[in-house]
Amino acid sequence: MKKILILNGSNLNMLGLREPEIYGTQTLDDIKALCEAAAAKQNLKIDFRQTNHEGVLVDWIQEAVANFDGLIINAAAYTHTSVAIHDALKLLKSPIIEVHISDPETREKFRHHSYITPLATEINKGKGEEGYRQAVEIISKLIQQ
Ligand code: CA2
Repeated sequence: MKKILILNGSNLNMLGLREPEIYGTQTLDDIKALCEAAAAKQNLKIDFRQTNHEGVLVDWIQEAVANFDGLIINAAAYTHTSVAIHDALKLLKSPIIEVHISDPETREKFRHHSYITPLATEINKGKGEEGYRQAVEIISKLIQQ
């Protein structure tokens, strides 16, 4: 069975608790359940994680190099700032799907640049939690075709 790592960055543990007008009312646990259901349909195993720490994301991406068949990542604010995450993603040979709940390009200018995008196989943004479900389907097609 193919294994997918799903990584979530800073403050995403607050989903559903603040700013519902931007990020909706679902919690990260709800999104995890959505991803698990989507993965089960595709016969995929997922490992869903969140951290507020940039270096931890780097460690987890490095772990994915040898241990996972694909990566789905919402690096949250680190999307717009992290050369370290960009460099770590360069190590991956497997598909990378960049996910955002909102569409950062329609928001403040400082959210318009992504250090993830140049390394992403596909980008799925602005679709709320549904974007995660779609990302699981997209990565399934990419690694199981
Ligand atoms: O739209 C997305 O998924 C983002 O990656 C979310 C990040 C933001 O910095 C990116 O520009 C776009 C922020 C996540 C913060 O999540 C919160 C959720 C509820 C309350 C407060 C923060």
